[in-house]
Amino acid sequence: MSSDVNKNEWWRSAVIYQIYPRSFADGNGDGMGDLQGVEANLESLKELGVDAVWFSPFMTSPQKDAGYDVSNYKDIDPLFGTLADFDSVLSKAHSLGIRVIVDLVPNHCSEEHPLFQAAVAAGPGSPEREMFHFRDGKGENGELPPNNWQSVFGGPTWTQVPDGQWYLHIFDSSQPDWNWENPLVKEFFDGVFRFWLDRGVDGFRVDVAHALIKEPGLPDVAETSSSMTGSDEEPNDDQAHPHWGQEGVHDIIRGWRRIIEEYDDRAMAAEAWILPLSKMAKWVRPGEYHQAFNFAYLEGKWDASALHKVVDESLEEFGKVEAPSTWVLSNHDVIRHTTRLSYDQVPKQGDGIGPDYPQPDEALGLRRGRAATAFMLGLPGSSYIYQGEELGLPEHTTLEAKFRQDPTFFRTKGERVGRDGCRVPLPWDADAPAFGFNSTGKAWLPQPENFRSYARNQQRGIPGSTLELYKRLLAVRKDFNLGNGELKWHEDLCDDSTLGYENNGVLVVANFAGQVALPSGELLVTTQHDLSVEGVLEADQVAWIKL
Ligand code: TEU
Repeated sequence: MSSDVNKNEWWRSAVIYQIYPRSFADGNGDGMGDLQGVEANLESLKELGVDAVWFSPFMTSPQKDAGYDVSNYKDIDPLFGTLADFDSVLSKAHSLGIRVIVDLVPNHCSEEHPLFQAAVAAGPGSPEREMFHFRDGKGENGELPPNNWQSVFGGPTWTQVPDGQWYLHIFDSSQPDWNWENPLVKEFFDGVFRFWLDRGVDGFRVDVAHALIKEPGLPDVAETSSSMTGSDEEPNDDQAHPHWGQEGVHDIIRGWRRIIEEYDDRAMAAEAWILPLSKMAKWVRPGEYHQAFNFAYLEGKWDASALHKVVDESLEEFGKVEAPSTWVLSNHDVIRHTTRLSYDQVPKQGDGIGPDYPQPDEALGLRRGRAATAFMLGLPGSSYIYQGEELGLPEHTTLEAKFRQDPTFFRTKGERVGRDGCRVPLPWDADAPAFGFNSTGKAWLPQPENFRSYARNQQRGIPGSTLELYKRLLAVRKDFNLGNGELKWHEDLCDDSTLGYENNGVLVVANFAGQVALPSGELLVTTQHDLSVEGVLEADQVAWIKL
């Protein structure tokens, strides 16, 4: 890392907790989480020890894609509350020393956005249609989509309007893509950025940050794939994709960065499913995003050599552009890592697990999940935690079809069950209605019975619980300033079944199989609460030792 890097920049080392507002806590009892619910429980996040929270979208939305279909970027959806409620959450979070990041969705809006409605009404060739991507269809009467692009959620990326033209949507048909070649779109979003910055937010998580610009002429893709990298195979570094990772995206990012720089201490993170990491690092060059989600890390297996490799590659590639690496294991789009890591092979990202899929080994998943987190939180850089993982919460893998809400489920006629299983309302109290998510017992997705034992009140203050483990990991991480440290592998502890690295005087040892004798030193924290033989680390366990 160059000496120009300012380690005091909070986002370089921050632990950022993702709040999925629909499922965190429900203040008004209607079954849908809300801002009141968040405010009432912010102290528990302070107690956990996170530096910032990132809110998945709470802006006005018909909720066809759980809020990632925005119809008013400058207001709060009544489901979640009001702008006044948001101001109140923001000031309470700040008073607790927690920063607040909001989710911006600039690639597409909702079909109910007034500008899209105006575009549909205005007709072909109008300036209103130029805000989006409208095209005539192929075929004798324009009855075929303009090209062969596939929606991430399944089916074509094109939907026809009554006058015969088609509009582009990389996601659901309810999510028309903005035309970022049009300066009016840029101007519109500059206003959205300023709106939230002026309100006092500390930054943004920017949704599908690698889309936005489409190759002129919208040419067919060579490989039709619904994958976020544009390929079901290993992505080819040299191959340009007509709607993922176009060069023009970077000018847009630099424009936003200039706006953000007018304010103190704000940051933005890219959600860009770009692989390999050498390519993703382009999103965080000086003057662009502050950080980007490390999806190569998220997609890694619980395997010593694979982890060694992805950590090296991350530190190297992000280091080259003076950005911190980030680390992440779970979010609202993927199978929770406590469940995912119990499998050798999992469905493709976003496809989810349903009752017909082989069911997970819950205990194995939890053990590996805790270990994977303990390995991650010792690494230098910034880490993301998804709500509920501090409870060790598993994926809901038996959700019945009738409750499904993810557009993926509907667009693939149930073939891909989708992402609802990681979005289920949190359990707070084992004996309360809806496990304490609210006081009425309503829940927009039903909670499985096994959530009871994971409830926060079953873990708080209980030695060895996952919640206490997370608290301890975060506290030690802070005490030793691990976020700003430097990683050094302990090669004598690195082989096919163990890994050991040092960071700011803390030795992190991970064991993947068999047993390993721990080096001597003060045991700071371990996933293996009931160490049966002192100094021997069992399989799927991690220990942090003070050197
Ligand atoms: O996600 C990007 C994205 O599309 C994938 O993670 C996707 O969820 C998966 O590949 C589906 O199979 C962002 C949001 O995080 C996600 O929740 C939204 O649905 C999506 O953008 C569209 O806004």
